[in-house]
Amino acid sequence: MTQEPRLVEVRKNILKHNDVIARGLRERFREQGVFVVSLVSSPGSGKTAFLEKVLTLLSPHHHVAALVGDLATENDAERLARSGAPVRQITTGTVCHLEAAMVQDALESWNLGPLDFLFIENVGNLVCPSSYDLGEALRLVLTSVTEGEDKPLKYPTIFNSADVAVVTKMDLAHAVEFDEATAVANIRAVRPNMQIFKVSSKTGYGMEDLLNFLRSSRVGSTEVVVSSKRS
Ligand SMILES: Nc1nc2c(ncn2[C@@H]2O[C@H](COP(=O)(O)OP(=O)(O)OP(=O)(O)O)[C@@H](O)[C@H]2O)c(=O)[nH]1
Ligand SMILES: [Mg+2]
Repeated sequence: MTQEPRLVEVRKNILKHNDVIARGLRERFREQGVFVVSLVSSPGSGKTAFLEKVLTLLSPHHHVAALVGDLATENDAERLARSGAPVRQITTGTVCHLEAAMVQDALESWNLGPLDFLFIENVGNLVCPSSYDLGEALRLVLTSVTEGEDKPLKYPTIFNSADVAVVTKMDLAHAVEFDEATAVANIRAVRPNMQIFKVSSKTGYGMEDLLNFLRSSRVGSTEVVVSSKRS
């Protein structure tokens, strides 16, 4: 009988451990009626710019908060905190993704009860984050027009691990000769029927559609708790 290499075994155990914590987080989020949305993308695709816009637009009507992961710096947390929403930075050191345990630690002593939405910005990376469940209800994969249309074909796993794709920086589409039809075809080649939104955080293009989608996804997933929060 062939033996599995030890590295594969260790990796399996890490992922199993992560899944157990993620399951606990998901249960906690569900019980507390907070709709958790995570964002994954390559570095610089516009996750923080997008979240700055989302937090600012949602906060007059909803209780929103964010966690943001980076290897180093508190820069993104500082940017997001300008929206007025509570924000915590997770610095991972050398780790190229967030893990459920990091999210759990960052949420310690945080009363999630009043929250409607919690957003989690993952470390900018198109590979590592795909394997780690964070207990989120919805995972968005962002891809910017400046990255080229072929990224879904080259990095299929991250598109497969996400629920919805968001094409960002649409205000730059013309300047970089972005081929929208090819980009959409490439996403759907990897993930047939994947829902795709096109946005610009700079101009606000497409944001209203996306916010409506987030609001309706939240209501669909937490109907009972949402109504009890409102009563
Ligand atoms: N023109 C334009 N620029 C954008 C848009 N969104 C983001 N940017 C710019 O793209 C750069 C990277 O944006 P960030 O929001 O920091 O990207 P990120 O994905 O959070 O980056 P990391 O956290 O480092 O992975 C910044 O210079 C932003 O100003 C957009 O919609 N239009
Ligand atoms: Mg960022």
